[in-house]
Amino acid sequence: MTAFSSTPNANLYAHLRQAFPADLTACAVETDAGQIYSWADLERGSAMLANFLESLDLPAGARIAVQVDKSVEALMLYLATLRAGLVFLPLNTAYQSAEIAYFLGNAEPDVVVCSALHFGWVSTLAFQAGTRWVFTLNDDRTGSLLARAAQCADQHSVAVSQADDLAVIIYTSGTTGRSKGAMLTHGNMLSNALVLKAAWSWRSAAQGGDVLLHTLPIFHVHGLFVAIHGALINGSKMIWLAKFEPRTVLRYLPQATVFMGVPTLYVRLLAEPGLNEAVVRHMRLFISGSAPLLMDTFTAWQARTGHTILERYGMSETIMLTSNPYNGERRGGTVGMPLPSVSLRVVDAQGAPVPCGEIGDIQVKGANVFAGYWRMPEKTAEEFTFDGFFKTGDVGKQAEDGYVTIVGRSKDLIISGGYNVYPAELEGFINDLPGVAESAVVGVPHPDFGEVGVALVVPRPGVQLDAQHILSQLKATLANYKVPKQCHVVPDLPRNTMGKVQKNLLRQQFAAKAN
Ligand code: MLC
Ligand code: AMP
Repeated sequence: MTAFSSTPNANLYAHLRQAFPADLTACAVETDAGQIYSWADLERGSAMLANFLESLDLPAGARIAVQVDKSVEALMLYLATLRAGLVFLPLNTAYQSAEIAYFLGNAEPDVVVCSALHFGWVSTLAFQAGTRWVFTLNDDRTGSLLARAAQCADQHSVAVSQADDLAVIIYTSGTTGRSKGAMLTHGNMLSNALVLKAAWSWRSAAQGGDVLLHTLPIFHVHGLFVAIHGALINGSKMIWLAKFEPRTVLRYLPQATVFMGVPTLYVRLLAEPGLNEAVVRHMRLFISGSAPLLMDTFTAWQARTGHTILERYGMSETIMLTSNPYNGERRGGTVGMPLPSVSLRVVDAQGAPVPCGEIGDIQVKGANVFAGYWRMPEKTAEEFTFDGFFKTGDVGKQAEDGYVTIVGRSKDLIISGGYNVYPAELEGFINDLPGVAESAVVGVPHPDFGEVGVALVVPRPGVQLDAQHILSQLKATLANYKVPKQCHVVPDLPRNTMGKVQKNLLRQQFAAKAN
């Protein structure tokens, strides 16, 4: 149970709504297409959508799977799902049919919302998975969710939720096997949102107010929770870009005070000659996370803008775990200190805490830590220690003054431009291609994405493989950010005496070739 179980309604939307400004006619979201949405629009739009979802008479805990482009209406659908007490399941817009088939089969959503472009194949897969309703968000030819919600009342009483009630399932990691759905509760998200509001000194309207420049996708923890909850629970306006585009960001920065990005966004902004102190004069805070921020980027940003980026660290399973201080030293190369309410320890292979400054596995505990993996009790049990700490799979150290540095990962994972790519998933796919004996996918440094995948493929005896053809087959099947940037056909893979592929050697060997 979390600290919020005693509040009358732990529904996250109820708490976000309380933070809306008194003047509901004020602008809540301004888009790069010139649209203005007031706080009343968010309240009414989400109420109508919640009423429509409730009219479907869904069972308790029903999942609403959503694969749509970023829009304010998509945000309203998220808020509506929360306020109806249903479970939101966001899906990356890059996922293709094989990936979607897995998520729908695993999560068994009652409702699927998708783009008009994909309606045909998504609805086929959804009905196969037992889904009762498939809608587009706003394409009237197929009877969209918004058109139906427009017939519903614009008043809605927020469902009463317990802190432990499931609010969101976010699919993550497939280091061994398939993706797992991390189950996040209303209590997880509310506790983290409140902790971050204080940690980053969000400014109330009375203090001049904050304006968040929102440029990230809204199907991951960073764009959906850290950014959106951060703004809403502070009653702050968002400037909403449909997609990150550096020049558009520069255009809007003078009107904003807070910006959040994965390191690639900072690298791309630094490549713009128009980035200078004048453009960021009005800014209060730049936050980076989801992947390691290189020291070069950290110092270049300081030199160009006069601002010190605040780096923080989190995961889908835990939302935010650590942060550099808002007031105090923002130490480059570190992810700062555990947030209040987060217990963090660094342990050795036997699970015993290591002394300060020594490297080990990072484990965490707190009100923000998820409720487990959807329908995977064994996997959940494996990832928690006997005393309730979650094993993050990240390797790091903690200094005496509390600052945490992440030095690597025990999980086989590539983080490319802030997206997680699992070598095991790619290797499984490549190994099934005709003529392939085996393969290995490794991550190598990349100036833009931080890290990118390189595939090494061994042909069966007597078979000639074409590396480009392998890449095009991957591209035709998997989300494009997962596709390795290079593929090499090699005679064999280096193995240690235990027969395990020595990925470290491959990383060294192919590092220089990938750029
Ligand atoms: C796009 N591509 C990528 C990629 N993004 N390849 C590898 N890694 C990526 N992240 C592909 C494209 O499909 C394209 O392939 C080619 O690379 C060039 O694409 P682009 O035009 O440069 O990409 P763009 O559309 O501009 O997207 C780049 C990006 C995007 C950085 C804006 O990747 C992005 O929004 N990343 C943020 C991810 C995020 O929000 N992560 C938070 C996770 S939450 P082709 O073949 O078509 O040329 C989390 C927890 C926490 O981790 O702590 O926050
Ligand atoms: P995800 O599963 O997409 O939530 O990714 C979570 C992973 O991203 C973490 O386990 C870390 O490996 C990584 N990560 C997040 N923030 C940082 C950061 N600031 N520095 C290094 N790695 C990070």
